[in-house]
Amino acid sequence: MFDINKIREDFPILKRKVNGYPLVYFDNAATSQTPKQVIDCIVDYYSNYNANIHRGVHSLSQEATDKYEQARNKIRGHFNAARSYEIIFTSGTTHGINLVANGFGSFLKEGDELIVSAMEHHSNIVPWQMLCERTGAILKVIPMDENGELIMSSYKELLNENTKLVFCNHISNALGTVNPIEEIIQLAHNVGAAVLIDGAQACPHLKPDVQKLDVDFYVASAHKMCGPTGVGVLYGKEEWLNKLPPYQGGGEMIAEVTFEKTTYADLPHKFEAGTPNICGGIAFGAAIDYLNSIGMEEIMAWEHELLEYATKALEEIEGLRIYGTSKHKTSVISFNIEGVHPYDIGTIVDKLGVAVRTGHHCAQPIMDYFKIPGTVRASFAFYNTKEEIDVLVAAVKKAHLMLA
Ligand code: C6P
Repeated sequence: MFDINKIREDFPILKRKVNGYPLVYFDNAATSQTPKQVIDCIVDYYSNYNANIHRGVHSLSQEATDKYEQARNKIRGHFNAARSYEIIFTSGTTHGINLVANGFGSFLKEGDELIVSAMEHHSNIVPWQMLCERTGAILKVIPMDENGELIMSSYKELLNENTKLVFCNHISNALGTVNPIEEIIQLAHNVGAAVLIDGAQACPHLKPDVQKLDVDFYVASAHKMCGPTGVGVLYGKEEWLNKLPPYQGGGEMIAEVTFEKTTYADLPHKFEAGTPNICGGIAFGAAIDYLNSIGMEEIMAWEHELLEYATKALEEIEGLRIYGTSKHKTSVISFNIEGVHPYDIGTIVDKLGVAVRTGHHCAQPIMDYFKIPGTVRASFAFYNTKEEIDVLVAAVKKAHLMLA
C-alpha cells in the first residue's frame, strides 16, 4: 500500500519551513531528499565501524569492507547486472561518463563517429567533445522535435560502420522525456557501436535492467535516488570493462607496482583508485533498499498522477508554456510564462517556500533549440503531494500577477 503520509514521515526535512512557509520541495531532479533510514545508516557508519576498506586485517576494516561489498551487490541486484564486479563505484554520473570517455580514446581513430542526442546534460556532451579533440573523432547529434522527442529516423540515418559509440540519456533532466533507449541500443549494436546510457534522471523513477537492455555502459548518481551526494555507479559489461584502460592511477587499483612496470588489479578495483566514498557507497545501498521497500512501480504510478495533476493546473495559467510534451514523460515540468524571466518566478515562489530550479539546467542546447534563456523547472518525487502542487500553482499565479 502506497501511504504518502507514512512516507513523508521518513523525510525529516519535509517538516521544515522556508521563509516562514512549509517547504514545498520541487527540485528533486537536481537532488532528492534523504529518508531517515539513509541518514541512520550514515550515522551508524561513523558511530560504529568507520575504517578504510580492502586494506586492514583488523575487524573494523573487515566489517566496513563487508558492508561496502554488500552495497555493491545490492546495486548489482537493483540494476540486474550479472556480476558484482561489473558495478564500479564512482563519485556520480559525471565521473562515470568521464571514466568511459577517457578510456574510450584507446579504441578511436581520426574520422570515427560518436553520436549524442540533442537533449543531453552537459555531463554527457563535454567529456565526449574533449575526447573528439584528442582523437579526431567526429560528434554527430540526433535532433529532437517540438515535443522534446528524438527524431528516430534521423538517428537511423546517422548510424553507419564508422559509428563507434552512442550516448544518450534515459530520461531528459530538462524536459522529462523518456527516450526509447531499447531501440537506440539495438540500432547502435546493429552497426557494431557501443552504447552508454545516462540514467541520472531515470533511476529515481524506475529500475533499469541492464541485461535486458543489453546496454554496454549505464551510469547514475545516488543523490538523485534518496542517497548521499558524492557517490554513483557505472555499470559496464565485463568485456568492455576488461578492455577499457584505467581512468586514474593510485592505491588499490594495482596488482603489482615496480618502477619498471605496473600491472592492474582485476575488476572492479582497476577503476577504483584511492580510498573511495565508503560511507557513501554503503548509504547508496541503504537508499536502494529504501526505494525498493516502497516499490519502483508504486513510485512511478504516484509520480505520474502528480505529473498529470500539475500539468493540467499549470496549463490553465494564461501565457504559460510547457517545454517537453512527450507522452512518454516522467514527473518534470519545465515552463515559462510569456514576458516573464524564469529567474524572477523562481525567486518569488521561493519566498513562499517553494523550491524549483530555474535556468538552463545544464542543458543549453535544449534552451537554444527553443530559443529561450532557460525555464522554471518543477520536478516531483514520490514524497510530494497534490496539495503541494496547489501551493506551487498559487505561488506561480501570484508571481505572474506581480511581474506582469
Ligand atoms: N542534473 C539537474 O538539476 P551529477 O552531477 O554527476 O550527479 O549528475 C550529472 C547529470 C548527468 N546527467 C543528467 C541527465 C543529469 O540530470 C545530471 C544532473 C541535475 O538536472 C544537476 S545539474
